[in-house]
Amino acid sequence: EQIALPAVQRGAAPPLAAVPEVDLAAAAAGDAEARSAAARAVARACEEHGFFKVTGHGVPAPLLARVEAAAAAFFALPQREKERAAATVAPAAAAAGSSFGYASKRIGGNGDLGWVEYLLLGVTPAGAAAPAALSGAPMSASADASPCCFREVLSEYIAAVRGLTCTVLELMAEGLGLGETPDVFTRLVLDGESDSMLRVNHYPPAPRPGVTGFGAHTDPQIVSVLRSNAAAGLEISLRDGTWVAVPSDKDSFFVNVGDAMQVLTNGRFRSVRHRVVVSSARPRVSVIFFGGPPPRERLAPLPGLVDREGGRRRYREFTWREYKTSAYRTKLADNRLCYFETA
Ligand code: GA4
Repeated sequence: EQIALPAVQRGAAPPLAAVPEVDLAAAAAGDAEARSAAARAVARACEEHGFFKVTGHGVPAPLLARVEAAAAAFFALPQREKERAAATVAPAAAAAGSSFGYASKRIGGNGDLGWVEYLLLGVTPAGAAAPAALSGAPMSASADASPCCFREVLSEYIAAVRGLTCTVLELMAEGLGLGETPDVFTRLVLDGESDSMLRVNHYPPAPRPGVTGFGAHTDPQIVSVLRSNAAAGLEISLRDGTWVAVPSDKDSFFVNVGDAMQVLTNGRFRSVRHRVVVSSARPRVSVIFFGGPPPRERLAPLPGLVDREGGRRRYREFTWREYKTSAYRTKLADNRLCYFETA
C-alpha cells in the first residue's frame, strides 16, 4: 500500500537558546523556599512557552533504557507481527472505532500523515495496575520483543511517569498560587476513570532531510510528559509563531501544557504547538504520557484564576468527553480550543 510522503519543512529551525529547566531533586531536597522557587519557575515556563525540561526526576535510568530497548525491539518486528502483537500489548485496540493499537504513517482519523509508526495505549487507572508485582520479574535491557515483556516494562514505566506527572502538576498549582488546593490538577489524573494515554513513537531515518514526522499540533489533554532517545526532531512554536528546535536529552523529561490546562488556567498557561521533523540519520524513539481527566469531568477556568482577571472567563464549561469528541473531528494542525471560547 502506497502512502504519499508527508510534507518537507523549508529550513532547519534554530535551536531554542534557553530551554526552561526545573530540577525536581533540588526542589524536593531543599526548604520551602527552594520548592516555591521551583513552582515559580514552572509557572513562568508554562506562561511563556507552555513547555519545559525536567531534570532530577528520579525515574531510574535503567528503566528508561529498558523501555527504549523494548520499543526498538518491538518496532524491528515484521509489520504483520507488530499488528498482531499490538493486540496483546493494547487489548483495547480490539474495541471497534478505537484509535488504540499499532499504526504506521496515519495519524488520527482525518487524513493526517507522518513519517512515523506508533503504539497508542489506554492507561489503566491508577491503582488498577500492579507495577510492584512486576518489579522482581526478570527483564533484560537487551532486545526482548515479546509482547508480554514490553507490556510489563511499559506498565512499570507508566507508574513512574504518572508519579512524575503528579509532582509537576503540584508545582503548577503552587506556581499559580493555588497552594491551598494542591490536588486541583492531580486529582484528575489520579481518578480511577482518568482518560490518560501512552504513545510510543518510532521515527525511522527519513528518505530526505526535513520530512514531517508528526505535524504541528497542540495536545488536547491537561499535560504531556515526553522522554526520547538521543535523536533530535522535536520543535516547539514560540509565542510569535517562530519554530525552534529542542535539543534532545535522553536523561530528562519534557513537559507540554495541553489544551485542558489552558482552559483550567483561563489561558494563563499556554498549550504549546509542537511538531517532529525527521532529519537525523538515527531513528528517534519517544514515549509520551498524556495526563487526561475522566470523560465525565466538567472543565472550566478555575474560579480563583478568573477572579484575578477581573472575572473574565475565556472558555465556557464543557466535559472532557465533549472536548475529545470535538478534537477527534479536527485535523492535527487545527485550532481545537476556539469552539470553546466565550464571546
Ligand atoms: C495529539 C495528542 C495525542 O498524540 C493524541 C493524538 C490523536 C491521535 O493520534 O489519534 C489526535 C491528536 C492527538 C489531536 C487531534 C486528533 C486526535 C489525532 C488527530 C488528528 C492521541 C490525542 O489525544 O490527540
